[in-house]
Amino acid sequence: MNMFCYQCQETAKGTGCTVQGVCGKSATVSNLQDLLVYTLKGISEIVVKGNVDVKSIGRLNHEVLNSLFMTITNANFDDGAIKAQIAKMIGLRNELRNKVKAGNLHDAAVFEAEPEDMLNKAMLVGVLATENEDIRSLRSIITYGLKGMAAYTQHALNLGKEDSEIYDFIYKALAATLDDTLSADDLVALVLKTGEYGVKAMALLDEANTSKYGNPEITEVNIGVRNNPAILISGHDLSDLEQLLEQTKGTGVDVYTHSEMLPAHYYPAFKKYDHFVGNYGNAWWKQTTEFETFRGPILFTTNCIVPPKNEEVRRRIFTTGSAGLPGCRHIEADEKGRKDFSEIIELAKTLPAPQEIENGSIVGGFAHNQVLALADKVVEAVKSGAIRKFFVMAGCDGRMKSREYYTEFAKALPKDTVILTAGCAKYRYNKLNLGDIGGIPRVLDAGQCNDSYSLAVIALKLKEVFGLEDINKLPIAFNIAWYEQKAVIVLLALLYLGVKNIHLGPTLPGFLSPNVAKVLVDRFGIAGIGSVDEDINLFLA
Ligand code: SF4
Ligand code: SF3
Repeated sequence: MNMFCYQCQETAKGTGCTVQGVCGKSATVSNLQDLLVYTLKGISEIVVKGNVDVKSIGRLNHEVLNSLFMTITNANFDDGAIKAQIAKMIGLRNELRNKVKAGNLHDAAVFEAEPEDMLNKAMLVGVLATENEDIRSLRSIITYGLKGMAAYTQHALNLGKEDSEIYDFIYKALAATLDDTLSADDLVALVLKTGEYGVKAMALLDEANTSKYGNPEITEVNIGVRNNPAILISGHDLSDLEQLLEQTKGTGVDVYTHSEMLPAHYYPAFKKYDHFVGNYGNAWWKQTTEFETFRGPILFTTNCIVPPKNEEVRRRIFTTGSAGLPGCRHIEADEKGRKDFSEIIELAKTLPAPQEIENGSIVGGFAHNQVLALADKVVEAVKSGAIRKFFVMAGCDGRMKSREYYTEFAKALPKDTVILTAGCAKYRYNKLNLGDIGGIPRVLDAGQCNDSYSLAVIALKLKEVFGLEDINKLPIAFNIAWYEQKAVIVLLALLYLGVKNIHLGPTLPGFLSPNVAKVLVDRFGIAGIGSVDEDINLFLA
């Protein structure tokens, strides 16, 4: 075994990547990511045992977020960047340890590793170092949930919003994954607590996005192209997008969104840029062909990167933030968070305009504020029976053939049902023209995966309007597609909010041991997916 990683839905054989990642991650990168997470756990133990006030360690908080984000699926494939981050975190860890009295510490809080022996150390500290499979499973769920939480917290931070309670929780939960005295029941409780903080992190990001850029509103987004040179921006970071739009103003270079950046078009603040043309392509996994036809530079602000086989494409890729790809230029922020994208803009000017692969438009912008503005109409449609049921189909897309299920499911849903979506899962059905119900489109896109928070806000509001005690009495079914660790925090957040009977697909996580899976089934009614017809009958029964 060269490595072991089972954090995403595409993990080899549904059990774990052991030679190299299905995602394209090398064994070296995977092992280094394990060591980086291990280092973070050690830091967390020092913070907890040393009673450190998280408000006094701002830089460390930010670097912990960045480190966790670097280990999310498809975010960073650069072994050099991960080694440098481990060295940085060991340095910050030692500085902190020298300042506080933390008592007896775990190896994670004291080990030393020079770059040349990091890999040897890494081989000893991965997921499999926990022998009991149930404890391993629960520790993994918590760690993956924290990765998703860190990603959303970092986006909020980039817009100037922080919450020390979230940092506090991240340290406590990471430290708990080193604690051999905790029982499986203790860890199950911590899994739910992670969901509670997931809600806080998504609410914080929602507040950061909407206070800066306004509330998303119904918007028609162009999916065709113009005849100017252009830059494609991918990932989830709106602050990077804003800076790119500002710097490309008046340069003759257009900007298009890719994959999870699509919902940026729904925010009022970005509508003033007339060179912000539209959305190019589809979900992340189609980038292998769509970047060839785009022809201009591509800026990755976060995941999902697919390491390109085509060297010409690689030369046009830039990364920033926690993202990284070897051989590609990485743009760092200065101490004020400003980034200089001039190199990308200059490159764009030398390259041809994108080749059109689609045309027309799609409609989105149904985050909580917009849907609640239409609440009367929605409630009336439910009361009159015009809308029989809502299907929350938020989450991720991926390349597995079995995901065709979601397109077929959307097509087969009766015409009196509405899909509520968020995340890149939407690309499976957002171009199907499923029509509307009395002016309410049958696919309501709230935004990025973090905007699943919006869907929860909408559900809670409907519960109030209909005077229900239990969110599960609403005419809403949950058929969620997952892929990476942001979907893990979204799922844990829904469980914390009391949502039951969530169907999760296309396969259940490889990191659920049979006993832990049984807890999720028994306590929360979590289920996998079946055939489209069976599932629709089940949901509508
Ligand atoms: Fe495998 Fe997914 Fe881990 Fe990549 S992130 S190595 S595909 S489990
Ligand atoms: Fe997609 Fe990677 Fe998860 Fe933000 S871009 S949803 S998979």
